[in-house]
Amino acid sequence: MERITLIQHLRRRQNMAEGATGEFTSLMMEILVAAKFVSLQVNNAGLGEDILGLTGRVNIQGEEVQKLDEYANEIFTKLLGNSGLICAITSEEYDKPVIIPPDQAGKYVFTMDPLDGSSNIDVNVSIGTIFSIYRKQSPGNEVTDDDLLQKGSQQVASGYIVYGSSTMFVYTSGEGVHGFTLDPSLGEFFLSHSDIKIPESGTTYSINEGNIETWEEPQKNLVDYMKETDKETQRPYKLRYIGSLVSDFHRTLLKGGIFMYPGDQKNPQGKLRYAFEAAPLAFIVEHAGGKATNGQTRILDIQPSEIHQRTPLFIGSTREVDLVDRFLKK
Ligand code: P6P
Repeated sequence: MERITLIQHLRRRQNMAEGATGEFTSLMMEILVAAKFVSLQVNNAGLGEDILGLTGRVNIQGEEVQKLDEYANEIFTKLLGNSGLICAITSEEYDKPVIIPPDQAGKYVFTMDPLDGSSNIDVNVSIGTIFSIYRKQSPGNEVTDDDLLQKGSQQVASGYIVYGSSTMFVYTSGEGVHGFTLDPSLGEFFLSHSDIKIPESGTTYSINEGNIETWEEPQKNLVDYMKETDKETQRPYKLRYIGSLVSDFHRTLLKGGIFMYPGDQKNPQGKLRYAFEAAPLAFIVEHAGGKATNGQTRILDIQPSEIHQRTPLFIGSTREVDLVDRFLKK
């Protein structure tokens, strides 16, 4: 098979895009370089440099900040912030948006969870970066909420990097979902999964059943249904839960099935963030032929009212997300 690098892939897309300026390609190349830096650190964690462990700080989410979290957050911020292509950066690790000075700013807004699942770092479980790219909406140089709080359907592109047994870069810019695998000996990402399509239905469900006591009744009924034996509807489903969103989502995207992080009596809006996790992955799953809702509404149709807001997330194959509608939709 012809070995196509991510840069070649982006350039081919750019050449086919009417009126493309090359700015999007340049922006994606900055993300690509940051991903390589983080991959190097993640894969060397535990060897030599003291990059493992906690910083002793707690972020706005109330989560302990790992050194690798901070490293990833800083490297993406530096590379994207200095690219001249971005007017603002929002991050799960920053309380407030980073606004780029107008004389160094560009037309895109970059949103990221720099290292999701980082509590799994010291047990060698795959972790990941999740990102979204939006266009600046407001006129002039000032960055406003119209730029910082956009519906997921406004995304120009989204993607994730999974730092696992291999490092993979998966993205969509609205024309299919494409996966690239890092060849560490060359330091290049090569196309390995062209035009990914999620299976119409799957055989696994992914949820933290440890929270069952706080689930609402319809959620309990849905999971009980998935556990019943019924050959005609290929039940029972298998439970697969890694506790690292990028890994659980990547498996769901490639194999089918559903990932669920519902709201419950303790946290009606669930745990996951709309802008940093749900919206970018929903954009990907829809362009791969799947669905994503909050149990009532399509994720990409939700208008966020604050940067760190949370949302319940049901994401995966059409058949399984439709099943969620059947049990949960009011
Ligand atoms: P729980 C990791 O902390 C994370 O944000 C996601 O990567 C993961 O899907 C979820 O939390 C796991 O949460 O409550 O099951 O430990």
